[in-house]
Amino acid sequence: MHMGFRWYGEGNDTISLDDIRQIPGVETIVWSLHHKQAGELWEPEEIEAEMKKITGLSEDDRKRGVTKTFNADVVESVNVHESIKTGKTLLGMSRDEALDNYIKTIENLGKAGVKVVTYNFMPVFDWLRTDMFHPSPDGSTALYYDAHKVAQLDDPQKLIDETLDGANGLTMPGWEPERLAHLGEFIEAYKGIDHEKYYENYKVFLDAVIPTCEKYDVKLAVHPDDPSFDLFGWPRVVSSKEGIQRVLDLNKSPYNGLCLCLGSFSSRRGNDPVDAVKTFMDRIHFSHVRNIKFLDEAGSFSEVGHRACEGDVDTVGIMKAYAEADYQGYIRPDHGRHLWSENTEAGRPRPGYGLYDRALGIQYLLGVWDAFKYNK
Ligand code: CS2
Ligand code: MN
Repeated sequence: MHMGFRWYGEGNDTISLDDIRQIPGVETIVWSLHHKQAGELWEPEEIEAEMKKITGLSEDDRKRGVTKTFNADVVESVNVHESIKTGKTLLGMSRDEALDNYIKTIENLGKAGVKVVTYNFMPVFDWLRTDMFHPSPDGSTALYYDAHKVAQLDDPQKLIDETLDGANGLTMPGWEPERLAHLGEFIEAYKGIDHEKYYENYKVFLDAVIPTCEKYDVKLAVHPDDPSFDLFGWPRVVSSKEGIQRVLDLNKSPYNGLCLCLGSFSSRRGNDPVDAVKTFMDRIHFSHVRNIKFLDEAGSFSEVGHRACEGDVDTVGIMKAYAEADYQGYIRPDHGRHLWSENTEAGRPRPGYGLYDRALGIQYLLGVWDAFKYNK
């Protein structure tokens, strides 16, 4: 197992590679070209420059005696253009053009040595919360989902405005203001697209992209829908065990795999994260391990610390399953709470992506992993 940490790049993250280097156990920087819009081609020079930053050491690092380096094996994410998900020309781009750029991007990443590419297949948005800095009982803040509030929201625009407000001026993947300015066009395009049609479009995507993944040895890894149920009447299809199985069956290549995010998957009541790890082990190329706590019958939840007893996700059972299978893929903590100075005006990180709770989470996950590995 390789432990990773998501980094948004120089000038686009409140955390530096130097900070991350000092967290024991981190081998992999999970990265992306965050200035790229969905559908855009990633050029070899841009890829190479970013990977060099991640895997290299600066003159200053060397002078200070730093020798620890990272690998840049995992990209999260290469976002999928809405024209691929709907099968329609959107924002001036046809499905074929978007597929072509996706395929070439995979080829460029593979040639540069990238092993896993994560993406999601959610309509319009990436993950969705109603509150980015919700107060927790211990005085920290965390991402929060109020099911009542969402049930009363008829206009997704309100949520977009609030989410972008909470982003603190930092980019949020899946919430690009340039793209969401076209919400009206998306709403039109999704009319009449039900789950069946969405699976059909999904298959077109996989069948187009997977041969290139096989050729360049890049594993494709879909992130479950977050939260894992339909929103605003749009279809979500990576939300349950059955849904995931169906996606894996759409194209049976082992290169069509999962970035199994257990926090996202567990947001749907009845989903069993430990069972999902065991069931899909062979197709899990990457995994996010984190915890959430349900707060009411409607399904509102708060994100909590990674320890199993803090919430409703059995993080011990999950790490035990990975350890017992001697899992060879990548794992990262996902969102963390915001702690200590991160709750001051000056110290606010990107929502969910502060330093401290993710660093604590890693130590917990590695502790559980080690306990089961050594006791096998
Ligand atoms: C991530 C997702 O922050 C998060 O919740 O786990 O944004 C994830 O990167 C994407 O859905 C993958 O495309
Ligand atoms: Mn995740």
